[in-house]
Amino acid sequence: MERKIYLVLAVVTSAILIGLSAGAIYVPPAQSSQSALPYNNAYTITLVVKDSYFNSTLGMEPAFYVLQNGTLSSSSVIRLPVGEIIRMNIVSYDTMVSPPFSTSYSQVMGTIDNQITLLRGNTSLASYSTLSHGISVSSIPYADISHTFTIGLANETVNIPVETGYNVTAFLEIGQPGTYSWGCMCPCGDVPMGTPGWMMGAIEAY
Ligand SMILES: [Cu+2]
Repeated sequence: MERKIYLVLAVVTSAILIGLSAGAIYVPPAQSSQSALPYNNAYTITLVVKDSYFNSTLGMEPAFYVLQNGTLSSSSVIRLPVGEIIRMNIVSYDTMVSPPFSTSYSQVMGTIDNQITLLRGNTSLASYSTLSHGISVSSIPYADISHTFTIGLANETVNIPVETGYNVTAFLEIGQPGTYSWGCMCPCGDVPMGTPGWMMGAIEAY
């Protein structure tokens, strides 16, 4: 009699285990990438960081650009909608490392879940980092940071550290319309850091 009970228990247990593993197999692979990058209808903006000719004294200096219709345009005034999810992609071609003034800017701030997702980097530049591709993180190793995209909103700071050799995707939402400032918190170039359209500018939230 006892044996029978154990047998029944064993059958039930293995049925549950099979069910569980079958359920696990059932999850389509798309599901996992969707959980890393949700919000399919988000307002998308793509920023590009690359070196550009500044002037004859300084030569090449890094700058943020806005990618619009296949063209790089100035980042001096960036327009973003209020009250909807914004997907901000930052494509970085910068090979330099210039950690921020304060270690606090290695933390992701003000994005949804205080996270960013690191996407495929630009070829061999990713050798700077120990981080994997396609993962969501809440901070970047301080020594790996080349720039930050930091926005001073009315009530909070949005801080997106850019990992050298990686592209970054962040989701954020701006609550109040207004004009805010954005800037890079890394000493990546004295003059560009104070020049609109290079490493600083305005956010026009509408
Ligand atoms: Cu910078």
